[in-house]
Amino acid sequence: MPINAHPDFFVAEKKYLEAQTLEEKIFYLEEMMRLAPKHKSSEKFNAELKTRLKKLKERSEKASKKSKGKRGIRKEGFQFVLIGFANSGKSSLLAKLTNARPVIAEHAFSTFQPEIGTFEFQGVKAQVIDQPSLGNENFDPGLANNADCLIYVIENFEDIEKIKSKIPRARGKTIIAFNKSDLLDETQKRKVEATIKSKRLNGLLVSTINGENIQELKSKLLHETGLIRVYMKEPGKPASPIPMVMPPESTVKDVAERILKGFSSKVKETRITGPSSKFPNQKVGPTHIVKDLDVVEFHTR
Ligand SMILES: Nc1nc2c(ncn2[C@@H]2O[C@H](COP(=O)(O)OP(=O)(O)OP(=O)(O)O)[C@@H](O)[C@H]2O)c(=O)[nH]1
Ligand SMILES: [Mg+2]
Repeated sequence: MPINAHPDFFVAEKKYLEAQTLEEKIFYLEEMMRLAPKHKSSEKFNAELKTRLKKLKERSEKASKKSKGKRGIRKEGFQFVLIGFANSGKSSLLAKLTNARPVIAEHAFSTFQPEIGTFEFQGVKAQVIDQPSLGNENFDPGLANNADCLIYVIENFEDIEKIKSKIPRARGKTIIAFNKSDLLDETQKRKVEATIKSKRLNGLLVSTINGENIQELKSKLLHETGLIRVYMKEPGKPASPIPMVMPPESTVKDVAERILKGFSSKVKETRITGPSSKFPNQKVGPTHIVKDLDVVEFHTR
């Protein structure tokens, strides 16, 4: 057990111990490794985590080989689902946004079962699911219906309405990824961008080949999750570089509960600097709602 670990480490460890699936175990173990102290005295511990991860990944690989073709995806946290017609570049985008390495091919319908990737950007993790194209017999509208947010991967604007009509029961928000910008000349690009603007589409012109707007797309996805990153600060010290990720509309009390594990009543005073404060170091009460990128300082007695 490492000493001086970030409080989130223990949260991740608890989730790791409680995890029901290999997927989840891997997810939280990676989180633990990210949050574990990196100093000399914890080298052995970190090496042990690494070995554990390797074993879990081996087991997961074996299991996935066995279950190839099986349906059913466990929803973990915020979920994005990629959707679009054949060859629009969904699998390519999954590979750009996540750690997944799906099959990408010039021929249509190369994806015949859903693939999951873990999106990680600036401290926030989410799931991204790639699936067979619309029109493929293995396309599963259930995934789109349950998604928190759909990423429409398109090559022309007509596809937007066509996609919508295929998934009338989907309720999640949508982001448009107008893909293959590298195939357009400057005038065509300007036109697409002007249309995105004039139609007020929540979207971007991207390319998975040259990486154009991929970082911007990631920022957009992060924004869509609504998850809030707060940086903890101890009095007289700089803020922690690793954010704590909280659900939308979290209050100061929620943050305190998470960090002090049920001992939030110990907090005598809270100071906030950031988007939710009117001025630096503002004193706030427990019902104050935190915003993304706030720095929170608890004074306990
Ligand atoms: N020029 C260009 N080609 C791209 C881009 N993104 C993907 N492609 C190409 O488009 C083809 C299809 O890409 P995939 O990522 O497999 O597309 P998909 O939507 O997953 O297609 P299916 O699953 O087969 O229906 C491949 O040949 C990719 O190399 C891009 O940004 N620019
Ligand atoms: Mg594909």
